Amino acid sequence: MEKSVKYRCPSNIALVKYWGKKDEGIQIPANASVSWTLSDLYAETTVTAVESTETELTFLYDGQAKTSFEPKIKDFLIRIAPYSEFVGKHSFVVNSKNNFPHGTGIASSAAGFGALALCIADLEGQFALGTLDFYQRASFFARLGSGSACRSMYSEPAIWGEHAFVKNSSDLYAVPFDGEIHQSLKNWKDCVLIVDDGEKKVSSTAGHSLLKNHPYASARFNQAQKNIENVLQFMQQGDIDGFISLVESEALQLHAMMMSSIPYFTLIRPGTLAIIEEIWTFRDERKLPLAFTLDAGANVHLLYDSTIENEVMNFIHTKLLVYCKNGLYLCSNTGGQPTKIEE
Ligand code: 2P0
Repeated sequence: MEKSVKYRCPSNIALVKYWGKKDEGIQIPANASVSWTLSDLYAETTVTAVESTETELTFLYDGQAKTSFEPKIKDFLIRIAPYSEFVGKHSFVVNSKNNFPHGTGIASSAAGFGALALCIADLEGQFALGTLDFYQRASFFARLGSGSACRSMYSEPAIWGEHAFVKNSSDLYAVPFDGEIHQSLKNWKDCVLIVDDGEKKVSSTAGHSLLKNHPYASARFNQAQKNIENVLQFMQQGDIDGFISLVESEALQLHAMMMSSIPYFTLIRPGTLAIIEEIWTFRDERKLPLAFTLDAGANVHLLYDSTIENEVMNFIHTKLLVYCKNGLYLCSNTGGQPTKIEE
């Protein structure tokens, strides 16, 4: 018997960063993280499952065989098999594509593993579609593919990692924040300024593992746990200044951890710093609600309240485009949920 499903799953951007694992084998984060989903930057994945005594995999990127992606997805299937009888009894054809260009440093693994995990949770048929149990199961699977992927399931800010401030939070899957977000932080957007579209020098998985013997690791993990509570309170209170300084500090701490790892490395580029300086100058002059954050790469995520869209577009075009590779930047709303695509 053959069954097929298709899901669209957004990428996400962390406001408080996941950087370091307590357990690499089962992907347990060293601290909690919180993110916004990026509804307009997504993966669409179709999974076809065929009954089989062995779990075989064929991976296609937009219909074309892409064997270089197969080892990571095979590992993923091996990791989730102990939790899913269904996986052990099927072979899979996975056909995936992103709506953003390849090699732009946007978290494609978050969207890709998110979509794949949703397909498998749906095919299993264990939980009713669209229920919290269903998304938590998909999030649990996604985490085993790529940690950050587990946060791509919700329209509310998503928290992954146990934290006393967040009811029902877990190291095993992300949960949606159940507090009321202030109106002034409900409709923010993210424009990703593409500074570098090359392969990363150090993968995120390798970067995480450098936290094991990192001289500042425990201080960082404590700081992140404090920042979770603070950022969620700022978001509830509408404390924009608090939100901006916390989010920017998180981004710089993430890269400071990379620069102080042993061995050390950098992912930011001169253009990254130039854009950050421009953002600070612009905000000083105009007093507008915008902030930068960074992922594990050189690109700058410019977060802003959608009410200042015109000012931000003008700012990007007059001041920032010069630092963007091929003038490229990609914008998305924040929030939004995965969707099942009926064909
Ligand atoms: C995050 N990042 O919170 C942090 C901030 C990048 C910078 O999670 O090894 O691809 O697959 O669990 O999730 C990127 O690391 O790493 C990441 P694995 P992942 O979004």
